Amino acid sequence: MPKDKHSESDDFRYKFLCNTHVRSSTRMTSIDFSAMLREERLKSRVKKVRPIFDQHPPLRLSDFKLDPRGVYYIENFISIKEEQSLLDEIYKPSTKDEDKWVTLTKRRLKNLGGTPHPDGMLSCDMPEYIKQLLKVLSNAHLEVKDVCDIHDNPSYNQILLNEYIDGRGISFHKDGDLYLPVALILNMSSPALIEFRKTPTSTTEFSVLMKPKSLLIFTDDAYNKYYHGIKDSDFDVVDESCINMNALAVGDTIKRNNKRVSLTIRSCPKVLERKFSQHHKEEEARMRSWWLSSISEKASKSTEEA
Ligand SMILES: O=C(O)CCC(=O)C(=O)O
Repeated sequence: MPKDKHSESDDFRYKFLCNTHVRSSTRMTSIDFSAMLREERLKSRVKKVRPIFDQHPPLRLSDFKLDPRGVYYIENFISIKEEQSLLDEIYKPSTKDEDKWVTLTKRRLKNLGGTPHPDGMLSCDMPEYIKQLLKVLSNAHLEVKDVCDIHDNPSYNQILLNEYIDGRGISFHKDGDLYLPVALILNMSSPALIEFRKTPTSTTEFSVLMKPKSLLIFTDDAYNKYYHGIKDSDFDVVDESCINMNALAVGDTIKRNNKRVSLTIRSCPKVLERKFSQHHKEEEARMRSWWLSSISEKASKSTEEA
């Protein structure tokens, strides 16, 4: 027989009291039990996502080095079928808080894994498709620590899902020190040329043509010393700065598709414990608004996926 709301909440409260062993009676008064219960319910309702990815073999990152400034590029990191299944999952309607689209002036994004903040990242549960992707990355054994100045391979816990339409790009920016100095970009649906510059307005020092299904990894100087950005344009023109020309030649034009989707995968080393109190809710809102104002374009509105 299904439990009614009240008894479920009581059960949960009892379980919580037993588990925490009443750490602090003063703090207990401000615990938001309904928020905890909501979170537990959502977790138990996790929809099964069929496997998106096939078995990926281990790779040696040094085989994919494009440039000594810390740039690696893996073409066809995922297959067409994997790309399509991943996009299908990305666009599945969701009502979860952590799965909200935020509309900025030049792109829409979903902030997955947590809200980065100088005090530490407030983590939240990740969608199943991201967990599967992280597993693929882990199986690929990309030994980032061997190629840059970090002690351990990052545990990737912060993912930005970006959607650009009509040839929009992203302003020149650095990802900054909230993260370990390594960023991975999984590029989908359209090619785009990502450019690296010493300052946001100086000439481009080097650029990478990101093809759909490819994974760009940048670390070291490319992460720390260069700004990266993508121009607003319906097409990209290859010039001498391009470090992965392969069969292309200077002057070649590559058309972008109407929509491009990317996943920027990073690691926040400092993660804050999630608590369930009114105070924490306010802190979360404060951190979120700090984060929104810190990203390159101004947030215009926040929308929930229909
Ligand atoms: O969408 C892209 O490929 C670039 C994303 C990016 O630069 C970022 O998320 O910081």
